[in-house]
Amino acid sequence: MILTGQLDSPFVRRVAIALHHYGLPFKRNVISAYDDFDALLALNPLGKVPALELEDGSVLADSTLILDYLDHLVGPEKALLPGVAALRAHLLRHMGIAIGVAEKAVEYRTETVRRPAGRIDRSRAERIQAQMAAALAWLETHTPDTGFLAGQRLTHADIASGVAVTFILNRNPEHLGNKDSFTRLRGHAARCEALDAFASAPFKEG
Ligand SMILES: N[C@@H](CCC(=O)N[C@@H](CS)C(=O)NCC(=O)O)C(=O)O
Repeated sequence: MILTGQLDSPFVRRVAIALHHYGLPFKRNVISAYDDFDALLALNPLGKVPALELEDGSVLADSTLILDYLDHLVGPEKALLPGVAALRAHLLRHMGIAIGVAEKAVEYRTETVRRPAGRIDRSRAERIQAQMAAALAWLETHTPDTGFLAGQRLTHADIASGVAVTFILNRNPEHLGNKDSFTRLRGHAARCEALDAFASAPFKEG
């Protein structure tokens, strides 16, 4: 398998972390979603990362759909989302908010950094900020002080939250206030980053 995208994307990163956790061998195609647009369009008609090329040459796009495929590849015993309906629903809810925060954090950068000076829509940026603040507060309330979201076992919801928080801490830490705020989210992300699978796919441009 070949994973396209850089590890400063929370979406590419969550796929790379799952691949490492599952022990699935893969190669990387390190291209930028913005600087290598034509090459990316040839792989994924949406021009977005991540894209995962499978052994038969077909290409999957969208991190959540790629993870769904990988979960089926490794089977229910190893899959990072449990099959038990109530626990699964709890984790899907958490994962949806965490991935939504990552999407908003990326969108915030697009609105504030990638636009030409003078073309920034402040009201749009403020709306995104408000969405992030509400979602981060929700995540903080629903994150335990110790362990992971379903006890000691890592899940896709933990990975989603970990990569989102690390992205924000690296790109726009002001969303998380000073080090005394969002202490559960910060602690949880630190526990995630200490895992081998996270360390094997560190946040970086490349
Ligand atoms: N829902 C998608 C989001 C992927 C995404 O937004 N990727 C960004 C990079 S972080 C991208 O490729 N942006 C380029 C663009 O949208 O033009 C997923 O989970 O894979």
